[in-house]
Parts: sequence; structure tokens; C-alpha cells
Amino acid sequence: MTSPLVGIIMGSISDWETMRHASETLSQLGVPHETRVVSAHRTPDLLFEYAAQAESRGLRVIIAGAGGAAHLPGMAAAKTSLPILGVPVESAMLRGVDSLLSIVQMPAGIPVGTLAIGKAGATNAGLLAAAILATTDPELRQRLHEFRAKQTEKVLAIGDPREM
Ligand code: RP5
Repeated sequence: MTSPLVGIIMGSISDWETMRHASETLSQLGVPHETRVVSAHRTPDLLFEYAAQAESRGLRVIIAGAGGAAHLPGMAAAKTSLPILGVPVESAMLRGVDSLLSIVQMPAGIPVGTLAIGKAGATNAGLLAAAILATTDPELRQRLHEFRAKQTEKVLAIGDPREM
């Protein structure tokens, strides 16, 4: 088994339905990764341990998804200088606007790269993590180019929507 380069963490198992899109994207691109439920407020000690040890365990990027008062990405960023990509999970009450604002508004000094709310954000977090790793991995860079080219081909092949 290849050691994971990306750690995907989420505040609750209920976030998996969203965060699985980050995992599936990384799998498609052949990026070794791990997935864990780590809650900032329910398991704060685990979060500190996970983030503090991430770099020495060989992780190069962390994707953190959470909903509501979503402090998971920011707290993870406070404990490691690895790049943290934050995914706002859509919440029941405020449709993820709460998650988005609480992830994106980090005070200066501790950055979190914030993606879109929900599935698009999780998918793009996977792509962005791959792009970060691809800066030092030419084979992954090539796979990323192929992924983008396939996506382009799919759209170009659509033709006239009335005939679909
Ligand atoms: C956050 O609270 C989680 O990230 C999740 O999005 C939200 C709801 O969690 P559950 O009540 O479903 O466990 O901590």
C-alpha cells in the first residue's frame, strides 16, 4: 500500500455524502489518500493530534470538510503549515452559507483555501490537491491534463441539446 499524500477529514459521518466526491476525484487521478471523521468540537484532541502529526506522517495536503459553525479547517490550519483546503458542507438550516462564511473568513496569518459549498467544492478540493502535488510529480501532472482534456471532449461532443 502506498502511503497517503492527502488526508481528507470531515466533522461528521454525515459529511461523507459530500466529501466522498473529493475521495473519488483523488482515486480517479491515482492519488493515494486517507479519509477520517475528525470533529473540531466533539473530538478536539484527535483533531490536534491528527493535524500536528500530518506532516511527519507524510501527508502533503489536507482537505477538511464541515458544516454549520465549521471550525474544522481553520483549527487544522492552526496546527500545521501544510496546505488546508476547506469544503463548506451544505447545512440543513442555512444551506451551507454558514459553513462557507465560517471557513472562508480566516483572520490573516492562518490560511485556508476555501472551495465552493457541497459537491462542487469537494470535487474541486480533490482536483486542487492533485494540482498542488502535480507541481512536483510530472506523471500526475499528465493525468491531470488528460482528465481536463476528457472533460473538454465530453462538452464538445454534446451538439444540439434539442436532439438529446
Ligand atoms: C458539523 O456539524 C459536521 O461537519 C456536520 O456538517 C454538522 C452536523 O453534524 P451531525 O449532527 O450530522 O453529526 O460538525
